[in-house]
Amino acid sequence: MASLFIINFQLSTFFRPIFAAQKTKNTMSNRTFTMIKPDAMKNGHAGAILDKIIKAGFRVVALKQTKLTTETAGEFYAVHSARPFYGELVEFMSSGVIIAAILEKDNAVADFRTLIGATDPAKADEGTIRKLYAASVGENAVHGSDSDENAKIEGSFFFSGLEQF
Ligand code: RTP
Ligand code: MG
Repeated sequence: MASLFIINFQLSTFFRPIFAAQKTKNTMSNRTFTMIKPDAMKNGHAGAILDKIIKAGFRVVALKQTKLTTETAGEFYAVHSARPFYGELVEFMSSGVIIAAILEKDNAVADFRTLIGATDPAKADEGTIRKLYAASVGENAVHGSDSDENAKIEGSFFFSGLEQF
């Protein structure tokens, strides 16, 4: 009986770090997805925007420069397909290269939306990325996911599991 207790105790001691690691992994899955849009890329703001993101405490999980086609931009923003600005949005998002990235931080989705500011840069708070680097509601420098669920969908639109660290 005593030896059974010891084996049990030793097993739980052995597995504790594994359970702890799983817990850490769960609490670290607080991710968002972003794109630096074609206007900010063309205007040479990508470096300053990435610097601001990293200084705000976001860790880069994945990052690439790429270019959307009208088809892939249309698919990415399909949720807006019934909106009057959809055609303009698809045309703009496929008009030049973008940088896509998955970012990690506590409260990532909400904190990133705070960092980028309102959709319309004229309404964005001082110091936000859109206030600093965007010219209009249509061409507003950056994208930020609006929920944990969409962050996962959008991140895997651009990156395979092998590209996320
Ligand atoms: P995003 O998805 O790009 O992070 O922007 P958001 O959540 O702040 O805004 P959302 O309502 O999701 O709109 C997506 C993008 O569509 C363009 N838009 N144009 N002309 C217009 O009235 C208008 N409204 C939205 C913007 O590029 C916006 O970011
Ligand atoms: Mg949105």
